Amino acid sequence: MTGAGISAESGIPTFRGTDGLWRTFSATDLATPEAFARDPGLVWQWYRWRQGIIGRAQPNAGHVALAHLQTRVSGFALVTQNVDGLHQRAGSTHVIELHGNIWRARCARGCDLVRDMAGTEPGSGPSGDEDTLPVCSCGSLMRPDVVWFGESLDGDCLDHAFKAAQDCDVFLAAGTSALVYPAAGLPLVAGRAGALVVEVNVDDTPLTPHAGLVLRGKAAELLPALESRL
Ligand code: BV8
Ligand code: ZN
Repeated sequence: MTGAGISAESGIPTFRGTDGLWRTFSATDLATPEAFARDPGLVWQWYRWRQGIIGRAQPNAGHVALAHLQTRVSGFALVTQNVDGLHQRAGSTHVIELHGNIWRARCARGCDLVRDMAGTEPGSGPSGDEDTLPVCSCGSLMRPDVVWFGESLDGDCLDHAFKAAQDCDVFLAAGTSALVYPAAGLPLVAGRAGALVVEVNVDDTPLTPHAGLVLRGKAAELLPALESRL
């Protein structure tokens, strides 16, 4: 399972500390249905800003190492909290995106329309379109196809993730602060089921005491080293 820390070395801001701030707003403020109801333009500006950064970013050696591991280890499952799509751009497939993907928009009213927004990031198209808010064919606004705080995760995604955590022999938690639930519960489920929990992080987290192996350092350095020794 990965978090924002694996994309930090690709230049993507994490959610902690100053990184987690956009203008004067904290991510946990903006990533809520209440914020969207209050000011959809502001929330879309934040997501467009992130799309701009992610669109110019490249997967790093940490993403690539996990894509390689997937081809070499049977029963490898990749669960991410990241919405940036960098795992897929590094070659990973069947990525379980617990919190959705920033390159999709869906109808805010709930009709099933989902629209691919790849290639529409700021600076990518004719000017002006990035300021208009995406509208669904039913006339409703569209919203980023991500999971906001206070919203439930997709049931299938969660089932796949919990099953993989239950069945794994090794659970690798890379670049996550292990603070946001239910994602942060996954390594604990794995540990309780007898798996070796390995934490890759530059810092301590609430998961550290539960990890059987702690690799302190940068994901883009440690994950390739780990993969090359397997
Ligand atoms: C829900 C998508 C049902 C949007 C995101 C139980 C206990 C307490 C609270 C709750 C609970 N259950 C539910 C909650 C409420 C809430 C929650 O967990 N709140 C937290 C803040 C306490 N959870 C929810 O609301 C979830 N929904 O539970 O629904 C329900 C509903 C209502 C009430 C009860 C139940 C939905 C959560 C999903 C929210 N959406 N993202 C978007 O991205 O715009 S969460 C978002 O923040 C990310 O996806 C990610 O999950 C999280 C950030 O965490 P990380 O990815 O770990 O990143 P972070 O910046 O925090 O840390 C980076 C780490 O990397 C650090 O440790 C750092 O040291 C390390 N690092 C940095 N650089 C490197 C590195 N490591 C290695 N190498 C490096 N180079
Ligand atoms: Zn609609």
